[in-house]
Amino acid sequence: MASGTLYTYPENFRAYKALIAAQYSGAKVKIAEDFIFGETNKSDAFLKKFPLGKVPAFETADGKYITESNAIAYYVANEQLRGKTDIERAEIVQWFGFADSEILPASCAWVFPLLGLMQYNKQTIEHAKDDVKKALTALNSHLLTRTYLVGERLTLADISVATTLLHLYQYILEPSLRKPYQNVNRWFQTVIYQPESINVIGAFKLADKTLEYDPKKFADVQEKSSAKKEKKEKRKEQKKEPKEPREADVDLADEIAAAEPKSKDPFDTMPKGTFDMDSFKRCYSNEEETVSIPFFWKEFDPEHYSIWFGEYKYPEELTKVFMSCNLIGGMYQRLDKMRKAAFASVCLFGEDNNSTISGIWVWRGQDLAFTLSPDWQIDYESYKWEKLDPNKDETKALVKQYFSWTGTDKQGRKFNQGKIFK
Ligand SMILES: N[C@@H](CCC(=O)N[C@@H](CS)C(=O)NCC(=O)O)C(=O)O
Repeated sequence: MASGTLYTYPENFRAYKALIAAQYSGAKVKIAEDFIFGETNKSDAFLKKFPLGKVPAFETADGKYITESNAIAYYVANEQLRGKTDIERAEIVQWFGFADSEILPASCAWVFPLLGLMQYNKQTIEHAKDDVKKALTALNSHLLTRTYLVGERLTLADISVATTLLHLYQYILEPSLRKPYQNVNRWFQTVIYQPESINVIGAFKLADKTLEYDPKKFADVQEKSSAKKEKKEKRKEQKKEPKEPREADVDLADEIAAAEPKSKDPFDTMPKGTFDMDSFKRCYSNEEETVSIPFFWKEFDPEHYSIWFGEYKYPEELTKVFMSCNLIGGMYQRLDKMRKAAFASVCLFGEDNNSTISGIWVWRGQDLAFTLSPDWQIDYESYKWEKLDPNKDETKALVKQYFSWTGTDKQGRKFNQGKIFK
């Protein structure tokens, strides 16, 4: 089975293709940690492997390099997704081309100015609207008598075209604009609300209202991007400058973080302490809990890290177990950047229509970590958070229960499924 490392920035619809395909095939796709768009992909080491410096990019477990999102998705897919006959495979390639040539340029030309990523030009946008209309009309006719784009089951064609339509459905196609394309709407939602897609994208919401053009946005984005460039230059210079002798536990990354309050990783502003999160995660992944839990307590540094119990506040709204698991998976996905200095085991207790979600979280710092970044604030308010005292026996028991996926919730519902954030 395919396995390897995917280089991408978060929420990249192109990377979604491979990530969703991997959900179906079971391929092991690890997202490269610490990837910084614009930096990592411009480094010599990256360019040596991927000369165009673009993402997504994939490094197979046996050291081969693949670029182009459709090719990466193909590599990690299974036979069903790749098409079972020559004609199916040819049709899938046809839809790859359709997504990249007929939808994507028009989608970018319409969406990007509204997001402030491109200058607004009325003529270009009007042209893009026409192109989107043409593409959606063709797609709508094709889907009049079909559930999926190719054959009778979902393939890479559906994944590729649906992910390429994400921005249009997210920012542009408000109800009146999407009304003429009912077959496309039905198919899009079928693809995007499969558990395999939800695990990657989270709970996708169709546009209520088309994003409005705001001239200030473009100026803001421009300003931010030149400030970012300046910072990058500064950072380069700082690296070049001869350094003063440093205190033992302050490394270069900490210095940069200190010089740069709006660091990419809010945890970087906190002292690292002695708890080596990575080595605990490795131990947890590779060893039985009889080894990893004692290891956790031996290494845990209460001065710089804290342990929390998080309990989902609306259990009465939980229905199907798989949907609740997707809720947890979606939250993890949205907290991607928190992984570096956090770990969690969140469990679902009970069964369909009678379940609760709760978990043990460990992160750097003594306060609720979610408030450190606006990106981390989508889900946390749906949970009740309690800071646990690491010295108490109750905390030891909870850590043991949640790390080893056993026991019941407070009302006696049995452990059903768990998900690890690492
Ligand atoms: N056709 C490629 C396009 C990849 C691409 O353009 N990636 C953009 C980000 S979404 C990129 O890495 N740009 C960096 C650059 O151009 O320097 C694919 O589908 O993978």
